[in-house]
Amino acid sequence: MQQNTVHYLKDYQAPDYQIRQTDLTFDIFDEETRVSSRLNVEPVHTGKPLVLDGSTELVSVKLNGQAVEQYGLADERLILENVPAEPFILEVETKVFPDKNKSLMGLYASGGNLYTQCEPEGFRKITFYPDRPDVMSKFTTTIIADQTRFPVMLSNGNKIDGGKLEHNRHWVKWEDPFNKPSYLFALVAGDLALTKDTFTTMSGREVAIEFYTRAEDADKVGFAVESLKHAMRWDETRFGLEYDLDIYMIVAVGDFNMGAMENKGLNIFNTKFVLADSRTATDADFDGVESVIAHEYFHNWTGNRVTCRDWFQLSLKEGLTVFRDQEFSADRAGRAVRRIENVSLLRQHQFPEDAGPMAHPIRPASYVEMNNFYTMTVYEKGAEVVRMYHTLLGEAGFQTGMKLYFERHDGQAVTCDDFRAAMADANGIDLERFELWYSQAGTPVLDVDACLKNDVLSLKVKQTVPPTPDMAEKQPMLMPVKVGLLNRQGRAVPFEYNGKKMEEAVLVLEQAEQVFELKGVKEPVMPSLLRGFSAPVHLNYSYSDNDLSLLLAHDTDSFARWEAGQTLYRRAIAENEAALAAGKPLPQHDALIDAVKTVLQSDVDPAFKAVLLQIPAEAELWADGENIEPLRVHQAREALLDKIAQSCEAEWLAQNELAKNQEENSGLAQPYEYEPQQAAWRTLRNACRAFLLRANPQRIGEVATKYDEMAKNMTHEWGVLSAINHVEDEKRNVLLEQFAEKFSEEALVMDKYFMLTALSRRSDTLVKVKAALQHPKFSLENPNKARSLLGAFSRNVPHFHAENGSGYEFLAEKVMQIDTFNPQVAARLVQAFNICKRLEPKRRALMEQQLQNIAGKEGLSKDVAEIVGKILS
Ligand code: B3K
Ligand code: ZN
Repeated sequence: MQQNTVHYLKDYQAPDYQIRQTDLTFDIFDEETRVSSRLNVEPVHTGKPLVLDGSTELVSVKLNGQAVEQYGLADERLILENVPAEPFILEVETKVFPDKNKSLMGLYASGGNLYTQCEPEGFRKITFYPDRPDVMSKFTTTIIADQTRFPVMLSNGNKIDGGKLEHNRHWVKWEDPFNKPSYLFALVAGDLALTKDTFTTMSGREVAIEFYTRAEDADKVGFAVESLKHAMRWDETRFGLEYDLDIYMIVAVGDFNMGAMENKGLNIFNTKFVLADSRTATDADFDGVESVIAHEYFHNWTGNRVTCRDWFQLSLKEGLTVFRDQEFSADRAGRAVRRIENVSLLRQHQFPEDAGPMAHPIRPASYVEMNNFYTMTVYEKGAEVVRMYHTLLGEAGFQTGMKLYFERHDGQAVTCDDFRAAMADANGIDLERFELWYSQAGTPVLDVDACLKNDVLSLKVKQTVPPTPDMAEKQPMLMPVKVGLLNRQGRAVPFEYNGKKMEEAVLVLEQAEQVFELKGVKEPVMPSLLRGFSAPVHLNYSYSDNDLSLLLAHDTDSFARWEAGQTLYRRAIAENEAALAAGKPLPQHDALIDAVKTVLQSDVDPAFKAVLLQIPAEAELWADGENIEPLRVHQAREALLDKIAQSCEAEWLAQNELAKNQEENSGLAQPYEYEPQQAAWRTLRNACRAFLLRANPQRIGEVATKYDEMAKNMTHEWGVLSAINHVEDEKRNVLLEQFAEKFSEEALVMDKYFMLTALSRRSDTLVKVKAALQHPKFSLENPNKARSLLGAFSRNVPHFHAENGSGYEFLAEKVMQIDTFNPQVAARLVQAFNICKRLEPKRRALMEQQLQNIAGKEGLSKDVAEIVGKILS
């Protein structure tokens, strides 16, 4: 394996040069684009060489108008020695080849149009520049191209000039009045349809809203436009933050490495998070659009106006912005269920990351390839850390902290410590110990004991932070633990804490072991712990199954109710696993079945009911286990699902009928606009469908005859197809192929078809997945397609973990193939192997063999090399 440079946080040095002004010109031709940059360079520390990052073809360099002949050019750097000590002008000319760029970083072509992606280090693929976030500059961008092929030419800021040229060419000039680092630069050129709207800000300024899509997609942007306006209003009302430019543009592109990008004034989005109508998008897709649109918009303040000093601080903008988009979604609709969804995502994806070879704190101490650190830890655990400030300080205290943060740092590139200092100083409290969340990886474990004596309930909390590959010894962290008390009838019991009477307390844990005394407790109680999931930890408390049923039925905190149910499910699956291992008959789970029936018959909100009926996924169940037998865990989980399906068949039928009536009575128009309450009934209906098909796979006959009637919108189509997707019956194939036929021209729906193909538990799945690679609508070069088929396959437990190693071999081969043109996508996919060392020996060996193959591959990217190296070490 090649040696790749490791970058360390501790080595950070402030830049030797700042760029006051950056003027770019893009001259676009059929085969190549010529980029000229004119930089006003200001020495900060004199006598140092000027080092510019760049990995593109250099044409010429001029300093104060004179050609520079002597320079160093190596390791993706241009080095100029002996530059003036006074400000000077540097002109650099480069050539780029967007058609050949399949990495989708820098300037690239998609469907004949040109797009950029610069975060974190893509700008250097365009020109030579100090490509680091602490170098902030004002930019102008001039674009010149053929006016027939490229009628639309966009960049950051406001359009200030333009005109026609000879040979059917035209030009425009954009100016961004705000200082920004190179990673926020963007350019789009091509033939695109425009959808316009406006937004009036709280101070009465009118902002032009412009969405650009392919012409045939223009009828699917309405929901995204509305989402943007909601987000703009919400940021004004909840955070007091107003938009700052006169125009906000969003461009949708089908070839994109991630969800979207917050470039100043010109966001570029994966079509998946812009285009939505009820025929082609599920309710979950609508939710995704709303939250990603909001997330990118919120970055305008948390990310763009105040940015990161260096990439180690990524969570400064990402954790905070995820927290903000979570709060936006919660304020829009269904706070309780949103919170549960956040936690569920964290447990399924971030907890395993924190327990695996890639474990890193939300502020990593080192990296080889920064793209590998856009992780669930930096984003989702980062958001949990921000949420803990909020829980500790309350909304008012948190907002005072935000205000001080902007007062101090608007227009600057800062660190996570600056954020913490603003929160601490604004509230006059000490948050020194809270720093550990930024430097210690691993999910802390809390072991809690309760003891009631003389009307005092003593809660003893012990915390341990597990060792991770990057750090063995850890210190106890500071965290809020929200608690309440329930009596034996499930009613809330008030208590006295810190001299005040209350029904819920936020205990502040900061030591390895701490005892909290809740006084005035005059009857036997059961604690309700970690309400709202107030800290991202594992919590152990020896509840009896009865206690859990009581919490599930009565807790006033909806997270705690849900959590009680989750614990019951986890216990039942563990019991199944033990029985399977011992070759014994499976337990009956009578108490759990009763609890499920009670939930099904209760009249709780349908969205909440649907999450109560969700069983933890395998990835969550084996998060930090050892010697994992993936198929046994899978079978144990499947057996529980079967049991619930069969034992409650009558209840599922009744519930399905009720949900159907509710949805239809709520005035369902065809086609409809997404609406949370209707969506909740549909979610519940799809859950019923899945259980009913499981209880009796023969129901596929009814589905086949009534498909059109059942599947009137994508949420139902997806629900129906997901439910029949595992049935070993030719009807399933017929229905799936009909679906592909019907939507063959809808790229985002074809992604769903490939995903269904890859997620099926049917025995022929690998054969079908391999065949899908040749499907005329499939392309390995399109990240959405690669993720839909291969990413989904790697989550298909019985097939990916097939005993003969065929699943591992297949994925490894595809990772190596994709790595030759798109390392970022390859590096995501290869993380399916993160679980390697936790597997039972046979599978571990099979996986290791594939990892060795990848590691030994000639020309392997540093992206994949970093991940594979960590897994194997
Ligand atoms: N900031 C971008 C992510 C860039 C990822 C680069 N691999 C989108 C976001 O988090 O909003
Ligand atoms: Zn973000």
